[in-house]
Amino acid sequence: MDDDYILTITNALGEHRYDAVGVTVMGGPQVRSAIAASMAVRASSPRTPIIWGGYFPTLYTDAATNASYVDYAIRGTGEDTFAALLAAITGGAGAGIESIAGLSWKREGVTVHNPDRPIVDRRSAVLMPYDLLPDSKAYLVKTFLGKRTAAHQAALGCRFRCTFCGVAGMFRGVTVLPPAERLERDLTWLKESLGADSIQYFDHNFFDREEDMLPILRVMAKMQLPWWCYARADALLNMSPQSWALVRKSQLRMAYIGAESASDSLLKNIRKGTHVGQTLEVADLCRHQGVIPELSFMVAPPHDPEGETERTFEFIRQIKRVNPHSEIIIYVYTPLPPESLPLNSRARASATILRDAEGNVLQFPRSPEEWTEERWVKYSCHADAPWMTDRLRRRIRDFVTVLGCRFPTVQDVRMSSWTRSGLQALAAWRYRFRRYDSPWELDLSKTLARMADPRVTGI
Ligand code: B12
Ligand code: SF4
Repeated sequence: MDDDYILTITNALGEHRYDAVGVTVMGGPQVRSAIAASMAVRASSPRTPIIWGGYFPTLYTDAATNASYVDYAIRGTGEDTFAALLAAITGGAGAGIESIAGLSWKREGVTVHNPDRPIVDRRSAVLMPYDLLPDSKAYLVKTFLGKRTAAHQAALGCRFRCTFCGVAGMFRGVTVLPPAERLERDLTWLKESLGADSIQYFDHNFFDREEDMLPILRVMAKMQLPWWCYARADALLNMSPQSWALVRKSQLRMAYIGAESASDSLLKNIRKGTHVGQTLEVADLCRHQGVIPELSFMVAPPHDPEGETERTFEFIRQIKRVNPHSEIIIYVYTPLPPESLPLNSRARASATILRDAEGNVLQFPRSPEEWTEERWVKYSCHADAPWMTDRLRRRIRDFVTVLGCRFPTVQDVRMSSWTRSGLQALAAWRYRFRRYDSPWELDLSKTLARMADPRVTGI
């Protein structure tokens, strides 16, 4: 929204006095801008405390507090911790800081981690004052769901603890659903006051226990705003016909489902709690229910990168035969460092020693700057891993290109039907005969067609 945010920050600090500055930091490319913003604050107003919150300081707390420009790191949900910290900061020199759950801070240069804070939904009971934003309509975007798609988060967290997932580290196996009245109030405002015609749900995992979901689905069936969400295969498969009728009425267009792997042993190892057969079943179920499954996979795991990758490619072909409309997202498996995981998953993760392609033991970064090195940004974005060879990188890139051209995503609203058919025709023989290697003509066509990549952009 603001291309010149460093100038905005320095101007603001020059004009007013602030008790503290808070920065939301997510792993990946955003770390770089968080560093720049924090350094600008430190340079313009050296005594203003800087607080980092969000996925990065929650999962990589020590790396965050190792930076001189981070005074406090808030782990997990932030509402209560932030309020308590501000009270402590403004109430006198560090009063009560030791007792604030969910906070990491520095005592004479040494980081102190206070105990975790239990997860509770502390979101405001009253409607958020969206109209305080200078231009709230600017947040609506054109997507395949509609002309004015809004983003909304209904439930918080996820009751599962998959060992590769940042949500498990953040919420430690807890889900909090919104009261149906609150959801209805929020959706009504988004639809009628802001003009949204569709919704992308940012819920970490949308479908929870069926009996708890029914009131929520009834609200959505009433609102009739086409929607997209994250979901699990088992939750969708276990839903009754009554709930599916509500889902159809509510116009669910696409569900992003973590299929993760074509191997049951890997699914067990990452504590996913689903099995490969359920991925095929859910692809079939979605076809009958008129929902597009967006299935995400993690290839190249450290123990058998090439074998698992090839098995996943074959499995994806099988899915496409069951439901050709399935969208496929391919990421590289990049496990979190053991210390980022909930306590009960750490021992197993620590027992697995990760090595790079040369056999050296992998050291995770120890500062925000190190996390901005290109190889670690790619690691955070599940785009590359140190144990991969160039051959495997090429193989994955080539397969993704052939698959993406053979089945162009419906999420790319700028692509004309003519371009779509052209790409499909061009890629057909390669896909059919598994000739994925060096698809130069598809690379060129993709560039000319300026194809979008949902892995990077979201919908
Ligand atoms: C929106 C979103 C995106 C958008 C970002 C848009 C943007 N311009 O910011 C897009 C689509 C671009 C995106 C991309 C990616 N994303 Co994303 N994304 C999300 C999503 C849906 C919401 C994140 C968000 O902004 N929430 C709003 C903030 C305010 O909420 P919050 O973090 O929960 O905040 C609470 C606490 O963290 C804390 N807090 C946060 N900030 C602060 C600040 C202060 C001062 C304090 C005190 C407290 C505090 O308090 C808040 C309230 O309790 C989450 C899933 C989710 N629902 O969280 C995934 C999620 C964060 N993304 C994820 C990933 C992996 C990515 C990508 C790496 C994917 C990829 N392979 O490229 C990229 C990297 C992007 C990047 N640039 O760094 C993962 C992160 C996992 C991890 N290990 O870190 C998540 C959890 C999804 C998932 N399950 O995989 N993403
Ligand atoms: S991968 Fe999905 S199901 Fe597993 S912990 Fe993360 S959000 Fe929950």
